[in-house]
Amino acid sequence: MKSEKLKLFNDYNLYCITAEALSKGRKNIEVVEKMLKSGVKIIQYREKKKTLREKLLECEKIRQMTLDYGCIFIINDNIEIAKMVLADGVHIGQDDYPLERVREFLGDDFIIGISTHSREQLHDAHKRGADYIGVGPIFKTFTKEDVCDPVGYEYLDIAVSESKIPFVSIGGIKEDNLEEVLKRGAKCVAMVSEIVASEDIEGKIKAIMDKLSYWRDKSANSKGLC
Ligand code: TZP
Ligand code: MG
Repeated sequence: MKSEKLKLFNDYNLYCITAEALSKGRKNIEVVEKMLKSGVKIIQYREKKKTLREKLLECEKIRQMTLDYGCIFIINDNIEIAKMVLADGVHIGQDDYPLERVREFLGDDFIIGISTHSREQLHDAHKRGADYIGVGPIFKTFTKEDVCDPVGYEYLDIAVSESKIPFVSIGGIKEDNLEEVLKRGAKCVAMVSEIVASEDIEGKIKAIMDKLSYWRDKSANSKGLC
């Protein structure tokens, strides 16, 4: 059920995104397998340069793999591929199809996430019925072409206090700066290059997940004491 799946976005979780060009010669399928074996529960397929046919074939495989591991599968941009492979959701940007049209096309059971970079876009996403928002880029990133300037902690703080739907922080987040972002109230964090460009993907994910678990426990304990 969608509401169950969305709980993962509202907790201390790692949201992994593919990028074959940065994956040190490894294919997306190999990288996704490593992510799944390491316990990642949200994976987004993001490929800007492949043909629709290539993307469809990869997404068909990843759909089966993610189902086998009980992992949520989100597809960037290609809403028709998401429908064809019965993904769990899509992620769109401000210049993609309007959210209402995407909702009409995919229906209420699909998760729809949208990238936001400002308070206005956050409230607009709420009004339009997004299920979660991307918040970023928090730091400078070289992964995305035509990316806007970092929104830094200023917009992250706004998202922490004003978002009524789950939000995923993104952009330049690494093992080394992760805790800075969590300290400010972020929970679910998306990473591209830190994971896919790592020589040891499993080791990198473990180190990040250990930090996330520490913060999840810390937050549960502090609630328990209230
Ligand atoms: N959207 C905002 S920043 C970004 C996307 C897809 C790229 C993030 O990549 P990285 O390598 O984690 O900085
Ligand atoms: Mg897009």
